[in-house]
Amino acid sequence: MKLRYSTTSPYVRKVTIVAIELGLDARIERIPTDTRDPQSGLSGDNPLGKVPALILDDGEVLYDSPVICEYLDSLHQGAKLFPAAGPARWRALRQQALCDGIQDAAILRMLETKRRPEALRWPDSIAQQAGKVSRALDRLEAEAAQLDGPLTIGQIAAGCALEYLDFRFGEEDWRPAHPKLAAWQTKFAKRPAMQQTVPQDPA
Ligand SMILES: N[C@@H](CCC(=O)N[C@@H](CS)C(=O)NCC(=O)O)C(=O)O
Repeated sequence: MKLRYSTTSPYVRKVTIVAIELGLDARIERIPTDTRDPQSGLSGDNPLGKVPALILDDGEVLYDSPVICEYLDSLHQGAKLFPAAGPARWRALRQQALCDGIQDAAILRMLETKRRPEALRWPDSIAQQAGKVSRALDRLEAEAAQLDGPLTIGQIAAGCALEYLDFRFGEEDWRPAHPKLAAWQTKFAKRPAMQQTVPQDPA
């Protein structure tokens, strides 16, 4: 398998954490991919031009990160990160959707504030994306107890989203207003897979 990746993508990070947690990481070759480079070949693999994209040995390409993570989870016989059925499955999938959504909104806000020339920035859009993140954090705080228990894709997505906020908006500490979440994240961040994948380069 080959994984198209960029070093700062929180969705790639989620896939990598899953691969490490499941003992599959060594089976994945890495293809560094600049999503802004039309010559990268990315759009041939994923017409949406996004990473992560996982190229399987038979040439099939999987995207986006929830699909890739569930595929990796299908490759082993141990405890599953995606519960097979019932309320536990829907909870884990919803947690993943909520936390991926935090990243979606944080990325849109980051592009609008840090990448766009000042004259072209749209304050309403920045505020709208910040509101999504804030409401999602409040919901996670209210449901923090649901992040306990056996490891799931929901927990991994939460760990990635919270640390992505630290990475891009470290000056706005989410912890004081979300103490239960902060306590959970402090513990979760100690997992070797989390520590091995801390994003380094804020470029
Ligand atoms: N829903 C997708 C989101 C992937 C995504 O947005 N990746 C970003 C990098 S963080 C990307 O490739 N952006 C390039 C673009 O949208 O053109 C997933 O979960 O994989």
